[in-house]
Amino acid sequence: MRLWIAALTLFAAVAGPAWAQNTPGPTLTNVLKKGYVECAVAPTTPGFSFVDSKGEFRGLDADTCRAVAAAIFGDASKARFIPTAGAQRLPILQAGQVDLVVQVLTQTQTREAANGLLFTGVNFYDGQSFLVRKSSGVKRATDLNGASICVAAGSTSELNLADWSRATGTKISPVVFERTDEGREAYNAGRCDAYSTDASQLASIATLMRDPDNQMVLPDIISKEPLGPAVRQGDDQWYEIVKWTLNALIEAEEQGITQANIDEKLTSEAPQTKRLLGVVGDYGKFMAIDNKWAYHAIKAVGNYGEMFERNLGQGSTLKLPRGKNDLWTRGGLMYSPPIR
Ligand SMILES: N[C@@H](CCC(=O)N[C@@H](CS)C(=O)NCC(=O)O)C(=O)O
Repeated sequence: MRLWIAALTLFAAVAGPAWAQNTPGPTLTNVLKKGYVECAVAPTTPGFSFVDSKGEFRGLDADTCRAVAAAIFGDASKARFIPTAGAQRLPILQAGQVDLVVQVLTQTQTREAANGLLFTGVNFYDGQSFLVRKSSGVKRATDLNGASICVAAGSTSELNLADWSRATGTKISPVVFERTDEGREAYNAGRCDAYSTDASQLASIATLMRDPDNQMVLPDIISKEPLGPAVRQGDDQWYEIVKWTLNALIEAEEQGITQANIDEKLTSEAPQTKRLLGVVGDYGKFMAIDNKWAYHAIKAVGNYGEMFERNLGQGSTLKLPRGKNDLWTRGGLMYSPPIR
């Protein structure tokens, strides 16, 4: 018995725990073998994920996936996008058909504890609201008493709508759809008086409606929707790679590192910049990827602020304000723990 324990202890000391070996775990091994990272994304949500005129996926979620690909391969083109219906996002990840979901997905307790996922962070703080036709005269959510409301199956939007209706005593008839294009069609056809989901998505899909100028998002926010990438449980290293890649983009904004100045920043004397850009330390190696992981991610998509402005902010047609998605140093919620 003693001998066995001694032998086991010796084995553990030589082999070491998995996290100390710097070797690729199951998901990273599979990704390296395939040669790309596969992300479930929304098919048509401008600002988050949509196909542009050149056939390329654009948006905050698409770029979050690109950043992960760049962190691993040093090449953002190694991201593959799998447009997925909302209700299929979790099953496709659970079944191992994608490596992560970056699809306007709200972090909830159930999606972790019951569905076997882990959220690696938040790339957009959102909240649910309502899209209505200006011509309807509806100004506030409570004006929707008796209204039919288009809402996506399997979304938090569907659950929040029921809660809100009960809590406020506003009677509504939900019109549930499986795919967002079906929902848009139903709303366009006048089968719903309102369309309800996350407010930023409403601003986005309003641009796709038949009469975009007649659309307005109500000022009422009825829920918290922290959106972010999710991975399967059971592969801590993969979780860390996705989590710290997003953190690196946020940290880069805080340090003033941009796509344009990143090469100059390689010679910065600031210790936190040296660590982030892989000039010193083995921060990449600890996750079995290149020490220049963050450099490649930032170089590929810019820092978080650049990614936000290009896709959803001033550089986009949506022109959403940073609001809660600003850095904590400016009163927002975006905050990266230290990379050290
Ligand atoms: N964020 C919420 C609701 C919004 C949402 O995720 N919508 C889904 C549809 S259920 C989606 O993928 N929308 C974008 C699209 O399908 O293009 C959630 O995680 O459930």
